Amino acid sequence: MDIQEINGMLDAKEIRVAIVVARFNSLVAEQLVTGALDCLTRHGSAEADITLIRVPGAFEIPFAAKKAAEAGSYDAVICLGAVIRGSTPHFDYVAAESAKGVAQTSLSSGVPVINGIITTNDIEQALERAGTKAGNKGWDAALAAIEMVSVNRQISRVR
Ligand code: INI
Repeated sequence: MDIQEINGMLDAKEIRVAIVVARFNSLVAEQLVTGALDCLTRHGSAEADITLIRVPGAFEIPFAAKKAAEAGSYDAVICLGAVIRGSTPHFDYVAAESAKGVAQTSLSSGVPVINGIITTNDIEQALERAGTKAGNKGWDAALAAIEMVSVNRQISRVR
């Protein structure tokens, strides 16, 4: 009996991706988009296979992600945004609901929906995760999307 093992490949050719990004805290969020696009194109994505969907804030991300995931036009949806505690008293609410919505969307749609919404205590921590000291979480989210598309395709093929 041969064990079958599935590992995601990191080839983004022939992958159609929707990126849903919040405009709120756009200084940070746009850097996450830059990181995600850099990762996708350097792994072989054609620009024509990438759709950027902008929404007002992280709270609105799950709605757009769900519409995109259920449209049947994308192999993965990448969600990007920055929820920063200092910005609002309803930080906890926005952070929790957006993360929950992204997870639910992935499970209900059967399409990998990747959570690249960063939640931090302050703007400095957010900038650290958007292309400075702590890397770029948009880049990381895009890499996870590429890997999960491959995993998803392989699982669907295993008998
Ligand atoms: N949206 C964010 O994306 N990040 C935040 O830090 C944030 N804060 O802190 O308020 C935020 N709020 C807006 C929210 O996502 C909705 O757009 C708004 O509540 C309208 O539904």
